[in-house]
Amino acid sequence: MIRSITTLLVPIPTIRTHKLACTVMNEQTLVLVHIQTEDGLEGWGEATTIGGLNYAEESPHSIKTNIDTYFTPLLLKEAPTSTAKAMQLLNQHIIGNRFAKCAIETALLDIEGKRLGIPVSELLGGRVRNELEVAWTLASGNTDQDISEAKQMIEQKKHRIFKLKIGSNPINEDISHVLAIKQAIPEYRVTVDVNQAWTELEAMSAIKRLQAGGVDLIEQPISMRNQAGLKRLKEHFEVAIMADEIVQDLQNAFRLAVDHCADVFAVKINQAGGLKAACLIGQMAQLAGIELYGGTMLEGPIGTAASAHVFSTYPSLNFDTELFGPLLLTEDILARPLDYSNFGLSVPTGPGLGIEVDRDKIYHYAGLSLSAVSNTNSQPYLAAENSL
Ligand code: MUC
Ligand code: MG
Repeated sequence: MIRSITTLLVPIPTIRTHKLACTVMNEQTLVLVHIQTEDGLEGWGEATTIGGLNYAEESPHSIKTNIDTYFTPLLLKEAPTSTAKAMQLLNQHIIGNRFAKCAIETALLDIEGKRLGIPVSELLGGRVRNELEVAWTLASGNTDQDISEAKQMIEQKKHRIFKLKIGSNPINEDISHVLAIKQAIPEYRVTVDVNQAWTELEAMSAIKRLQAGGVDLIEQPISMRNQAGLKRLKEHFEVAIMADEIVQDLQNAFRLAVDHCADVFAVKINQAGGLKAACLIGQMAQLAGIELYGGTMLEGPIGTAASAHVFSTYPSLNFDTELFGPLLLTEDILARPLDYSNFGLSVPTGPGLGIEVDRDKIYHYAGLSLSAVSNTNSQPYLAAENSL
């Protein structure tokens, strides 16, 4: 039975400037959700996005406001007795808001796993792997800096797949940048993410050159509104074309899968609207013969752990993951950091998400004192069953 739902905006500086076609980041605002039950269990969820409203339709502030104003009163009043019923209730009464829904579902599954003594991955059908290979995104905006960052990552056995954020510079400049990096580390996988910046015509000529230069994967080169164009690119080129921003809710992912609009789907738990939806999108993609890639919205460790549980359940994950979000932040908010080693991330094995948060750090970065948040939205919550 839910006793309280608390939302926190937690801005944390990044280790360096991170440049995407749609925004330039120097900090990331984590949106954290903390749920407590009447019988003393607690769960954490995260609904982080990128660059305010630059990337998606929900911003950190809209997520927090909508959870506080609409989600929490509804959940406390209707008292759903399981995660599934809670999500059904939210989906019946709240249109869209997939990021916010994802955070709530994550926190409820964290509680459910703790109650049953099993990891979230087992609530999602069961993991088939304990380790996930993790790509690093080179996005300093400077070619030499990116090359030395990549070499350092390889030497330290942290990452050996590199994704380059392009699309904000003139195309020739971007292509020279990518090819210089590929030439500096020829034996390693180099992918590009254009974040929708090119027209279809621009993409046609740019991808031709990137393919010839040995780039391994092209992510969301054109607008998410041009579904037919993405399919045309996929059919035209041998190099794998990945759908990212265009993969949204279940219905839209279903249509993309049926139409085979891309070679690979980047699945993100927040974009999908939750962990179970992300699992379903993975299943739909695989049924349609589409490859999978474990994406990130640059979440901190809570959303990253949740994503890791989801991706651990995919029968095949041929394009690996990019769950590096926590490593881009100057501070960790866990008592014990996630285990990144040997080019990958270990999927936590403890009950629920299998993580322990550092409450003091979270409140410190949220600019709050412990007493200021301990009673937020706390109301009695009664129900006949007790699976929450
Ligand atoms: C995206 O579009 O894939 C992933 C890595 C990164 O730097 O940005 C994200 C979002
Ligand atoms: Mg992307």
